[in-house]
Amino acid sequence: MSYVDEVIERVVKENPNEPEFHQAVKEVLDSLRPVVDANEKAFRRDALLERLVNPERQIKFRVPWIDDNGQVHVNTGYRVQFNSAIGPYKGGLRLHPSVNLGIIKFLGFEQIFKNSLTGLPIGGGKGGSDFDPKGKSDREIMAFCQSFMSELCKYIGADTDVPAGDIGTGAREIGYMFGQYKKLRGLFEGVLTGKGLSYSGSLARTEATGYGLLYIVEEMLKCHGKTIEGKTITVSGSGNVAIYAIEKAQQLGAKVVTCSDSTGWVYDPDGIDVAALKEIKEMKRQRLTEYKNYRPNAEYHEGKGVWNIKSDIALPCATQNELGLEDAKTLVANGVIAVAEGANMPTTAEATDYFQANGVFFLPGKAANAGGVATSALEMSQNSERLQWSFKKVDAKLKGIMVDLYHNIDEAAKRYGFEGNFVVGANIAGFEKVVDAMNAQGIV
Ligand code: NDP
Ligand code: 2IT
Repeated sequence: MSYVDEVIERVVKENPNEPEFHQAVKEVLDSLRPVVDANEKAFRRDALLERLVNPERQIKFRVPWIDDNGQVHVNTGYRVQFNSAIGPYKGGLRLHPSVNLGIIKFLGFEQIFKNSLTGLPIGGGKGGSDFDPKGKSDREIMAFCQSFMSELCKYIGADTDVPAGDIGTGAREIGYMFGQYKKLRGLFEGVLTGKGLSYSGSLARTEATGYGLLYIVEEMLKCHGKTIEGKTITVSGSGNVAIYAIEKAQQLGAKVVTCSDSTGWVYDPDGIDVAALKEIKEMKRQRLTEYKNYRPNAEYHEGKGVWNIKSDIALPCATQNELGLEDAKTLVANGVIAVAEGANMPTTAEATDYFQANGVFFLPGKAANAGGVATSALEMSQNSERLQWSFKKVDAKLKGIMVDLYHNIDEAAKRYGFEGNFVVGANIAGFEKVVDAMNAQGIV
């Protein structure tokens, strides 16, 4: 059996009940076959793949908090410190009832390669909790965040592990966590990114993931003689990534006709009203059912459905495995030319294969949504030098990073004879730097 197959088999056996983690490991290792085959003897001797798929450390802890009626609740908190070969662990904190160890491990594993692709010195990690922020009062959110940080603060720091936002964790939650860290550790330091602008956050971090997604799509299309201008785009999700992807797509002259949340989706044939979306989601924290009050011409539907709308470009920006094979078939039948993942692993393996087999440009999340964590690394730089850069400067750096990232993955794919396969290109390019750093640092 090949080394890759052996390691995949062990991962499945040794990590039962973690299907998302298995899926992420399979996708990465499968596309690393050309590199692994060329170095099999040395990699086996050094147990390189075993070291790669086993987190350096995983922390699981109790998070008790009191609701507004005096009732105590107990959630589970996680931080998986996956790989620190190229820098301090870096990655978001997900607050969602579906969170379990396998989901955090899949996200942490992906983060290793994503962070490597940014070209910046950040290792891979991820954390979160099965706490559900929906419908909670501000005080309840604060109580949870303080309890969560009371334990997490023992394991993180500006030079060791720097968490940030993800699903369910935005500026409000980061603020409460930062306050608690500062109180307990007595340190005003860049221990979290995505901080508010008044306490050492970075301009453009809020926009970065969505904007970065459009910058890399723009570069890919440009290299193939196409533009974003005039294209119709379908987006899923209506959170941080989706909102700023829609905003940048519109600035670049596209028409975005859909968005969604976990209960339903909107089709707005005139183009999504971003100001309305921000008011509903960022300010009022309401459901998308409200959208029709702003735009009477729009349709609201319960359930899933954005991928049934005809578009040139599809941008899944909600959550993992939200775009399956049937969706891919519909998108291809409707003439989609490009799919880029704003979310982490939103496309199933079968759907990805179908896109690639049908000549659709497919940009995987670890490349396409890397603008968020890249800008987090820029926030870390600003914190270290105790300066705040202008929006223009951060945005220009973000764009440069995404353009370079595209050429890096394109070149890696070509080098191994997989021209146009950006999944292979991203995994190989991300892996090469991590392996180089792991080899240089010995067996640790
Ligand atoms: P938000 O919490 O801001 O928004 C998440 C959006 O996805 C909401 O519209 C939410 O709907 C929807 N959603 C979440 N879970 C589900 C589900 N199980 N089924 C259907 N819809 C769901 O999160 P972000 O925008 O920050 O994150 C979106 C994706 O992007 C995630 O995969 C995240 O890991 C990834 N990502 C985020 C980055 C960042 O900087 N924030 C960076 C790189 C990747 P509802 O409100 O109803 O739950
Ligand atoms: O998935 C991701 O890259 C994020 N949620 C952002 C991580 C970060 O540290 O900014």
